Amino acid sequence: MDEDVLTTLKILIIGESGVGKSSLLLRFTDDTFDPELAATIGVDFKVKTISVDGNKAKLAIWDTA
Ligand SMILES: Nc1nc2c(ncn2[C@@H]2O[C@H](COP(=O)(O)OP(=O)(O)OP(=O)(O)O)[C@@H](O)[C@H]2O)c(=O)[nH]1
Ligand SMILES: [Mg+2]
Repeated sequence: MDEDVLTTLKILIIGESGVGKSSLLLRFTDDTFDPELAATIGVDFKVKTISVDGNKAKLAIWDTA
């Protein structure tokens, strides 16, 4: 599984409070929207593997408060 992952990239989402950072992340990773999503406390973390030109890249995405 992990053997064919070419690289792991870390992405940090920053921005003003309440602008939709967590909603953007949720849409990107799970393709869902939660209108009742609570404000992020501290930091959240999600992983998603994407394929670019046949190469797999693992994205480690940090969502800040
Ligand atoms: N209508 C609409 N509402 C959105 C959209 N994106 C986010 N919201 C709403 O905006 C509010 C804040 O969204 P969050 O994703 O929690 O924002 P955040 O930047 O993560 O906020 P913090 O974690 O407090 O920094 C929530 O009530 C969401 O439902 C959007 O594209 N359209
Ligand atoms: Mg948030």
